[in-house]
Amino acid sequence: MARERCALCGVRDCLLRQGWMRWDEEEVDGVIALAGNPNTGKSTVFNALTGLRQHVGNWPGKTVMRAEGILEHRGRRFKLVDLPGTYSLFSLSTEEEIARDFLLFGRPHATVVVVDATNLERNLHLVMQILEVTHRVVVGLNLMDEARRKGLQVSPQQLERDLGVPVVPMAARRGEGLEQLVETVARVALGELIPRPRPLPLPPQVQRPLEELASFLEEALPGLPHARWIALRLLEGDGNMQEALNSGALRHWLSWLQGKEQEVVPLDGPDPVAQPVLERTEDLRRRIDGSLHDLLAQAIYAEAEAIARRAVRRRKEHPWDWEQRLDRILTSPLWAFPIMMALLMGVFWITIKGANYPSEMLARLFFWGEDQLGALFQFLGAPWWLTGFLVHG
Ligand SMILES: Nc1nc2c(ncn2[C@@H]2O[C@H](COP(=O)(O)OP(=O)(O)O)[C@@H](O)[C@H]2O)c(=O)[nH]1
Ligand SMILES: [Mg+2]
Repeated sequence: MARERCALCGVRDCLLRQGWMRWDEEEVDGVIALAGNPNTGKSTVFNALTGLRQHVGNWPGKTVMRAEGILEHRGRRFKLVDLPGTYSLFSLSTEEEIARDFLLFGRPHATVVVVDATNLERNLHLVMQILEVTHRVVVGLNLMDEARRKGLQVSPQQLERDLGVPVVPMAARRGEGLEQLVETVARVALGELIPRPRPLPLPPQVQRPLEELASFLEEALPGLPHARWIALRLLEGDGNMQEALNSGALRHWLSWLQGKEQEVVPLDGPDPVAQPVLERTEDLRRRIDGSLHDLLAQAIYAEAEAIARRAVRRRKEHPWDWEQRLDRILTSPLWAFPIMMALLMGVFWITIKGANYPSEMLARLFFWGEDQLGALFQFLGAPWWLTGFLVHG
């Protein structure tokens, strides 16, 4: 399906035909995407907010489930789209591609990123990647009940200051925080609240080429949204993005956004802007020392660690501390092997040597019992053959 030419515009991989913008046909006041790592409570939030007003199907051309539902709030209707759970937006897995493409081309009016408060640092990696694509983000800080149980104090205020986007603490399974989440995300979707995320600090050797390519793209395709993200993908050598540029899908999408879809002329060859943009990309990529992917990942990891350190406090003398400490020792590179060997030796000793003690004790117990029973039978004056049969066996 993805490779077919669109009958209307002639563009291959036509994003409109693929159904990315299908929501536009329906009467809603806005589209809200729901993103997050797997198992953070995304579906719990989705079900609580949409109730039975759900529609389940597949993503266009993919076998990944797509769930959509209607969320009503203060007389407004929003479409809520549950994205596949992912840890990142960078890899080539189908789920990540879907989440990434929807955030880019579906252009939701707001995105809720559901994060696991008990595992903040890892969850922040995805938050920061999403903030590179869109600013209209609300963080749903979920599993706060679980965090409390584990002795973790997670500060939504601190997180909000560091990220620059609204953060709503929640315990979705109990329904806590959902009302505030809806209120906040509706305001973002309607443009009443404008999040201003703090830019991810990038090393200069990445920052400069990125900015240069982004402005080159904006000149080549005036009005192109997400130019920075698209530039990043191109610099990373993302084949899908190159193809979208080459085939004219990107230009077509832009025309559609600008309401000029009718003016699109079917292309015979590659889009004329593709060649200069790709050449410039090659040029700039040579200026980056090392792998852009690694440099970017390092920047994200460092920032996530710093933010999580400021936002999370661990209460002392809590069982969770012991659990953590034990876990750290058992899985440490230094101790894991000796501990495993010691455990194995222990098991050997028990099977070979240690088992003698209980069996000896049992034998002693039986002989003692036999003597006692014998004495009892004698006392009762039982005949010798009955005692022999019942006691001595
Ligand atoms: N303790 C607790 N559990 C939750 C909360 N939200 C979701 N869960 C549970 O976490 C598990 C994963 O939730 P689910 O909504 O399927 O996560 P998804 O993979 O992100 O869609 C389920 O067992 C939920 O009941 C919460 O706020 N607190
Ligand atoms: Mg789910």
